[in-house]
Amino acid sequence: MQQSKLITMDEFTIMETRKFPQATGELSSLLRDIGLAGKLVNKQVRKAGLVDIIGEYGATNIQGETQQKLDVFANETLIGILKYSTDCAGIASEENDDHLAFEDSFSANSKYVVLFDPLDGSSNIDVNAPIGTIFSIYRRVSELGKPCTIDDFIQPGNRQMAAGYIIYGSSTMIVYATRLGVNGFTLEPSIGEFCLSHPNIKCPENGKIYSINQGNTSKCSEGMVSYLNYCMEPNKEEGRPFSHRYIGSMVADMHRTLLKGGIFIYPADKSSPKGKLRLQYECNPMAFIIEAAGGKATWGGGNIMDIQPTELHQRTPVFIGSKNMVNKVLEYVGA
Ligand code: P6P
Repeated sequence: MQQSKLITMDEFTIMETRKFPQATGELSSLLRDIGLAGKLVNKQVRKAGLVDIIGEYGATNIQGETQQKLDVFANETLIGILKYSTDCAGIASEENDDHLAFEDSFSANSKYVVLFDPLDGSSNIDVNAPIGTIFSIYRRVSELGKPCTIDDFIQPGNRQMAAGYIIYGSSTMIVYATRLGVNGFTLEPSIGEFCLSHPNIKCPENGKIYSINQGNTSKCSEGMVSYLNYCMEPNKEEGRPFSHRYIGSMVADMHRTLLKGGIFIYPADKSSPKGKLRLQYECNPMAFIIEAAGGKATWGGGNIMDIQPTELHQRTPVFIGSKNMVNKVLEYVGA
């Protein structure tokens, strides 16, 4: 798409808001706040090799995972920005045991809450592989004027108002979806702005890439093993054998899947009977994005976004990507 001028994310969100006279601009303002947090995290990620910010923080999070210093920085940056936003009543984070209600009167009267994985794939930080921030925005269900409650954070994914990710890769991009569609913005460092680079993203209905940690095959179900064999069998009509790509960073694997088509899978297995990836701040936001782009996301027995969460950090199996590839894997693993 040849654009006459750079359109910044701020300009774009304002243009989107103007399409709806009744829109208050609060959601757009919240997206801009998250974009600011992404720029601040990006600054640290880009120099991680040069300052004492790589390496372990010496603590572990609720997941029992060793926290990397950049994890902590990203988490604190997002909390700090959203706490002083005019549109966020509170947050939930992979790095925090419980949700955090912002107590000031402005926040208590805000109608949105944000969930995030502040730095997904952080085990890749030390090897300079792509990492990312994943976020999900809901309209709160608790009473305005009072602190938000856990009920605001365990809504099903089909109640999301917006979702997105920031990928710190060969370039830094923010991709977010609303019900209007999916758009991608690339950070232009010389002006410090995210600029529209991928308008109206659509996930191809078919793909030739399957993305899974194949090292776990021995722990997978028979149906999953059969599907992996299907991916590896030659079949010119179906374009097989497919290519296998797995970065081990969900944001990076999902960004490729969104743009080029394919399927990303983290199934339940003997080690992770409920799957490994988290529902509320990894799978649901990615499901919202991929389905807004025409793809599909299932846990194997139904739509990811129809799951009624029972706890903040619960996990789910995930099969997500090109619609026809997800339908095919369901023939093998569908509950
Ligand atoms: P495994 C990173 O730790 C993460 O949460 C996702 O970003 C990634 O897709 C997955 O775990 C990788 O898990 O078990 O293959 O190392």
